[in-house]
Amino acid sequence: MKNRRTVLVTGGCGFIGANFIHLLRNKYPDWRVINLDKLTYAGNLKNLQSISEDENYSFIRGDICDAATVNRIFSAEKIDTVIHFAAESHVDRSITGPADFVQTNIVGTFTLLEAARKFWIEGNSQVKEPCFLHVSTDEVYGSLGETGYFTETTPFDPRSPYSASKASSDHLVNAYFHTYGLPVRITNCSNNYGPYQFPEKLIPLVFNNSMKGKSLPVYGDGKNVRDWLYVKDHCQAIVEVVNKGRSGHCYNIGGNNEKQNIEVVNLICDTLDRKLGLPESGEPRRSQITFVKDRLGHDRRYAIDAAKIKEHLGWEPQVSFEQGIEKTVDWYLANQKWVAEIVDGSYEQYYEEMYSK
Ligand code: NAD
Ligand code: TDX
Repeated sequence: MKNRRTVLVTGGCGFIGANFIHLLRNKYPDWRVINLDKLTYAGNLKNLQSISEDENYSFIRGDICDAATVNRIFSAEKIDTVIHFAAESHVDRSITGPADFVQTNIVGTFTLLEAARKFWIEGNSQVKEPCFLHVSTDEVYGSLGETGYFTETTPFDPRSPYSASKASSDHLVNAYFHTYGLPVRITNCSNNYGPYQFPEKLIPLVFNNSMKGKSLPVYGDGKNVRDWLYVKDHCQAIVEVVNKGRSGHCYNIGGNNEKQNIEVVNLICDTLDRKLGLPESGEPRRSQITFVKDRLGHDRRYAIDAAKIKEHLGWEPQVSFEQGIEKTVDWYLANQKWVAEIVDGSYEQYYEEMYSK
């Protein structure tokens, strides 16, 4: 991006948001970043501890569904760019408790769109080149069979409460472009992995359980396919879409890295065996794998056709799956305290203490 921006990042204390803020601080240190995060179970201030004193960074604890808070931030900070990550993101939780998904993912996105409309379209603000980037998922397209890829024109066919709530928010974002001319962009990305991912998701869960000698739950037959992308590649793609993308467009982002879940779990086990040697049991970590009951409505296969973002914006992934897993396992090995504090809940105490000061 050419000019200095004032960026509202929502959900910056989560997995992708934190990686994105670190990337922005490195690439564009003179941009102002305001991180609005509710600090749900998935938000962790420690992810951004190293930049907490940075003069161009500020954190606001708040809910994207709270219109007064969101309006105040737009007005006080003169926000010209929104990168909207905040969401309830875990499919399994959406099956057992969909209400929070409807609230945050749909009502929260609506609240942000309304604030942007008020401040950018109704003329209350003088910001230049405003941009509202909505970070979405490939899960809005539903489930693929053995062949084929999701393109930007694949019809939406969400199957879980999570993907239905994301599809709904995508529709709202598009509606604000067509109806009000709001300068929006949408990215639909495949499965991310890398540093700071909450240990409920497959890759960090397998890492954590295998380190503890616990069983490694693989849903169904383990042959569901996901298209894995290293999180820093996703963050770079988002920067390209803000810099060079076009309003009203959506961009699919994927790793061109289709793997069956069982292949992913095997690779993590083998990587740990190689780096640490066999566990005390003397058995390879693969022996901890347990096939368990399938996820309800489990989408069989996701695969992204990322030709548009490559052709229009010149983005393609830089990190292969093997390199990415190596980096990720090394990060989790070096940050076992980070995982332990999440699992024992003491990270929540940390921000309660910080904010009671
Ligand atoms: P995450 O669950 O790790 O983080 C979500 C963050 O949002 C947390 O910090 C949480 O505290 C915050 N948050 C939740 N509700 C909020 C609210 N009401 N107000 C303010 N903050 C709130 O999620 P993630 O994996 O980093 O995903 C980020 C975004 O990217 C989501 O929109 C998700 O749908 C999308 N996405 C994720 C993936 C993936 O593989 N993880 C892939 C494609 C798209
Ligand atoms: O214990 C497990 N065992 C298992 O077999 C878990 C947690 C998952 N799985 C399977 C289910 C999926 O097929 O592994 C695959 C990946 O599961 P998750 O890590 O839960 O990711 P997924 O459901 O694919 O969704 C993720 O990618 C798309 C993110 O959580 C979403 O936010 C994103 O939109």
